[in-house]
Amino acid sequence: MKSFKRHTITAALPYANGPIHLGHVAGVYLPSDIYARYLRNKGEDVLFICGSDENGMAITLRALKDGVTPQDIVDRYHPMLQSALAGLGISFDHYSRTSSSIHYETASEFFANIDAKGILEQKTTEQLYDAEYDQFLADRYVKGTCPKCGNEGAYGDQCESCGSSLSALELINPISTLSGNKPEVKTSTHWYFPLDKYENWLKEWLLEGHQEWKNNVYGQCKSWIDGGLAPRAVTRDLNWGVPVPAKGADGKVLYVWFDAPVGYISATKEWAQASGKDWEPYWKDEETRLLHFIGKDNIVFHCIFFPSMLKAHGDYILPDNVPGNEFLNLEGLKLSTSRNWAVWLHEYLEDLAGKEDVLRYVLCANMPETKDADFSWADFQARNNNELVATIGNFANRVFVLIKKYFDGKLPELGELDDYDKEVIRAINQTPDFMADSLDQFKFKEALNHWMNLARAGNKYLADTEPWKLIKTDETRVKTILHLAAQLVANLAILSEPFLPFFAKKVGNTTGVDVKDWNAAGSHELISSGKEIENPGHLFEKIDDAIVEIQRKKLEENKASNQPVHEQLKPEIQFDDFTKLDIRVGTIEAAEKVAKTKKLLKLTVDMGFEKRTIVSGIAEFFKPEDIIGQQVSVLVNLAPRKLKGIESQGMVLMAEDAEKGLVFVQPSQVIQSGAIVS
Ligand code: B3M
Ligand code: ZN
Repeated sequence: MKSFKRHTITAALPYANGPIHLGHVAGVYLPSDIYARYLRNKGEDVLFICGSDENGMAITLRALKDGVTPQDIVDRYHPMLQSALAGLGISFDHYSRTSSSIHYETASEFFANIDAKGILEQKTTEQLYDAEYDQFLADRYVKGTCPKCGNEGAYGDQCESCGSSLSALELINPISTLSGNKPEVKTSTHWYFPLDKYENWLKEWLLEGHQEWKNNVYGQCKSWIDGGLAPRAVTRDLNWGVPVPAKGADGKVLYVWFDAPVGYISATKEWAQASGKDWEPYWKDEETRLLHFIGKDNIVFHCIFFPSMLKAHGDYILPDNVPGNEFLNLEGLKLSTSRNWAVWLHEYLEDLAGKEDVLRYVLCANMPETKDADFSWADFQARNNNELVATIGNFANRVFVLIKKYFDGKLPELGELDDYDKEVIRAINQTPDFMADSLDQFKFKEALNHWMNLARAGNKYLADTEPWKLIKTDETRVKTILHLAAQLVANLAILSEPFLPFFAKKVGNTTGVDVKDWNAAGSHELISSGKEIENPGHLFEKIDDAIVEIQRKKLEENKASNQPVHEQLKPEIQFDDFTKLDIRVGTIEAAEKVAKTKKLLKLTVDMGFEKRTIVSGIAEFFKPEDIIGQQVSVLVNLAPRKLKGIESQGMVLMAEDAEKGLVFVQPSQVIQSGAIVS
């Protein structure tokens, strides 16, 4: 492999609209961390960066749903993402956020630079628009019938049934996934990046020049390029994000997939500022190796779109590799944030504190490297108990205990070697190369397996030679065996550091071995004879059924409640905030469906002092004729809002139940209309 002067390693920026789950960890953060640690331990110059992706509709929609501002959303999730990743030992040199001023400047400059070169094209086109939400709809927020195969559940960007890539305007009977209404067609002007003009270059640079990329990544790129590339809009009509630095662009922001990858550059600048380094070589020097770790849904953006942007700009290096992973399923089902079918990293770290390495081990052993993989709690328990505890934990503990018992905790000397000893030494010698070979090809599972094989060899060596029996007859032999076994443990610690940093650190602390020196591994002279070595204590502990039962139950319960626990509580408010709400009991006098909508009912509610017209999104749960005369709670001082051309003067309070859907919040007996709720 070509050698490089330094490495810039990026991990996909997680959206700050929710927490991280195990799928993200297995797909992106764990492999990138293993790789960054491995290179650092080899003595390479490594910059490992990431940050929260805080722009785009993922954020604004979440804010809309929660009734808070986009800033509230990103301020809630950014610290949560950062601390969960740190808790798992993900060793970023810097974790930034794309709402930072340095990012706004960098992204804005990037756009202005390629715009000034005349690369971008402006076009006015028709787009789907959701009037109820006052929002242009990104393709994936539109559903409808696929014009190619007739699938009724196709998304505006792609039909999952026939695989064709679509534009929302092509869908038959389009429906906005925001409001459930039929979208309107409106025109808007946007800036386009001419990806079509980069097709030939991509064929050469990527399809010919990077055939070494992982099959799953290369294959996806090839089918995109072979399918033909079209210009892509790089601006959006949205009031949240990086403003477009161009004339006539009021109210427009950069498309999130334009600004987010530039976030890697911004993060590098921020890191350099904080650490007194120069950021430029990490992005501009040909001797820097740029690597993007991502999940499969980000492949096209990192392999086709961002490299073309970098190429257009001209000052930057291009990725040398994009080791994208496939998806992780959970208990045989597709992970889903919206259905809350997920194990959340911050909850794992809380519930199973001290077991960070167990998660790292299990996710690495199961990594979705070339195809989708599955995480199950049964497998988690089995791998912990049968592999970490029974093999490595048991072996290391025995070595420490026996050295303490027979040699007062001091490493005994190596005597004459027999064939078995030589075989053990050979295993020690070979393992670092085996592992490096796998790691250099991003085969993390295979690398971990080589490591486990060395642990198994050590465990077997002790079991076969039985030093606890031999001590009565042949102390010299026992010295040699325990000497070699201890050297093997020291090697395991070094070689495990990228994978199991917490374990490695513990062993390093009590043996004096520098676990961050990969180049030292392979030797059976890591600890000198006579050195006092302490037992780090229980390295891995058995996980019993009760623990995994709790986790399984939690999954089921979350799924039933359909709402992640972390989303259930809103931030604390003051009494004053509460008293601003004017809630009163009203009585529904009339109700009718709002034409051309699925969800809306127009209600006339008697509030005692006056009658109000209220548009309420409850049509899927109630027939108009069934609710006449029902008493309801109404927020009466909510600013009026126009929905489908009808002014809605207040809001009917509803409670949501996983099975029954929406129900009215009502007084427990019929009372006078207008009664104050407080
Ligand atoms: N936030 C998409 C995602 O989380 C996006 C990645 C940006 S990387 C520049 O899948
Ligand atoms: Zn289709």
